[in-house]
Amino acid sequence: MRIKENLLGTACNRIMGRRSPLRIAIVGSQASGKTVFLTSLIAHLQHHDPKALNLGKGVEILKCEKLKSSAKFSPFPYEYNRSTLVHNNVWPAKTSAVSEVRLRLNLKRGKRKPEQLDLEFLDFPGERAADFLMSARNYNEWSDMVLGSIQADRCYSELAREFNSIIESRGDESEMIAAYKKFLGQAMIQRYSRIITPSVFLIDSKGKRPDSGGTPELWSKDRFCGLSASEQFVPLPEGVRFQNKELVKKFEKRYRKYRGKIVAPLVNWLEDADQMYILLDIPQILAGGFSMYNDEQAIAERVLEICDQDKGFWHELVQVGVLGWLLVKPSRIRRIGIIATKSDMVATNDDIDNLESLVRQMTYKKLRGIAVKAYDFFTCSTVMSTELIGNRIPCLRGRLVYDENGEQVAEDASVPEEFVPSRVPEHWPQDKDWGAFSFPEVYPKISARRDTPPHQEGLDRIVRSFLGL
Ligand SMILES: Nc1nc2c(ncn2[C@@H]2O[C@H](COP(=O)(O)OP(=O)(O)OP(=O)(O)O)[C@@H](O)[C@H]2O)c(=O)[nH]1
Ligand SMILES: [Mg+2]
Repeated sequence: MRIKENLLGTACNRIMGRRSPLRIAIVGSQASGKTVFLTSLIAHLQHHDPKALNLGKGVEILKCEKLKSSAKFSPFPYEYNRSTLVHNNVWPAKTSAVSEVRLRLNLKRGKRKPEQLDLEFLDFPGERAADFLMSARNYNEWSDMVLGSIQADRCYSELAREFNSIIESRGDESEMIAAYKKFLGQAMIQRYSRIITPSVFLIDSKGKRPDSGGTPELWSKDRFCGLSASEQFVPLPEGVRFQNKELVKKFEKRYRKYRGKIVAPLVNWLEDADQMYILLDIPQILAGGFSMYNDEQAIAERVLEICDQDKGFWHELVQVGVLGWLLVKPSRIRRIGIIATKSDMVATNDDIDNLESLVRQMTYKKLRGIAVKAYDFFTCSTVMSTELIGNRIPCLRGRLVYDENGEQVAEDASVPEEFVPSRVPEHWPQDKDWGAFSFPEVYPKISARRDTPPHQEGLDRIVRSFLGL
């Protein structure tokens, strides 16, 4: 629930059906493009040029100021991210902490008087998305979900053999914890797993990640699956829970503390959003194969569950009363967008259309089953870093991050070159014909001029959607 600073203003907005500030959640797993999206978006809002970001006839952002962020989260490091792009010509670093950005827009629509609109966004390390399933679940339910998704995936169930045999043979607490962490470490090595929960194993509350030169055995010693060495917990199946009631009590208590400290602040913010946009990196999922598809779909479903909280008018009214409903009504997400990011990594308009149809196929069923007023599908590249060249053979030009031997090319040594990415299929491939997809990573292409936002494609449609233009 959000208690506004200005209660009277809030009540008026509520009665008039206006929402201000407008809270827009941008979510996605690690490397889906959230930080780059927000950085490019802020640059476009701050230096709005209708030719670079077309928001419709006569629509212009006259001014965009940054407001102080709330005490709950640190401010989004916009200047730092933008200067990383502009001065170093490299992508911003992976996100290690939750941060917030609040903007005040002065928006002009045609001949109407300019209106003021406040917007709120949040950025977070994508690894935390794996923990979203904790939000409305107790320890037992979380355990069943985690073990269910391990079992449902061929690759994970293979990696979890040792863990399974230790819990089935009723190993002691420390053996179970060590075996679970070893499994998480192996899952991370195999494909930088998206479903590692508790996510502090990958990124702890101080933002520290596992040492890159480590092994699952080493990480199992120096990483925790809980808030600290003495507060770790692992998922246990029903039968084992039944036999180990004391241990389950301990895990349940640690789990609740973890959920309150790591998951709740983020999920509460997201639940209270007006709109939610889920970013999916389709080129990466195609290149990663069916296991990555399974992970990403599971994450998208966990995120969509957050949106599915329509308890009905009467239920809410009973909960908070009439005045409460006007002032702090539990808000619900009214609009969802599913966005296929990094569309500059594919080479034709057909491929871009197929990106959209793949995100649609991945999420459509779940979307139809949840209580949300509107949803839509988008494709975008928020920092266009390639240009299309070939005519008969679809070919791109960009500064490649890796050479043909997979060695990283230093940024200052990379020069624009031509390459042919894979084609994007119209439908998700079946296991046997998944094939090898390749969408080479490129360095960003960005103007060094401070007031020139990155070249984008598709961002304008998304901004029109959340501003209701
Ligand atoms: N070509 C291209 N690559 C992009 C674009 N946006 C993001 N990327 C690539 O995707 C990577 C990840 O983008 P981020 O914005 O850092 O992803 P994130 O979702 O914030 O990831 P976490 O911080 O790990 O949660 C970048 O380092 C780029 O390599 C884009 O518009 N075009
Ligand atoms: Mg990030």
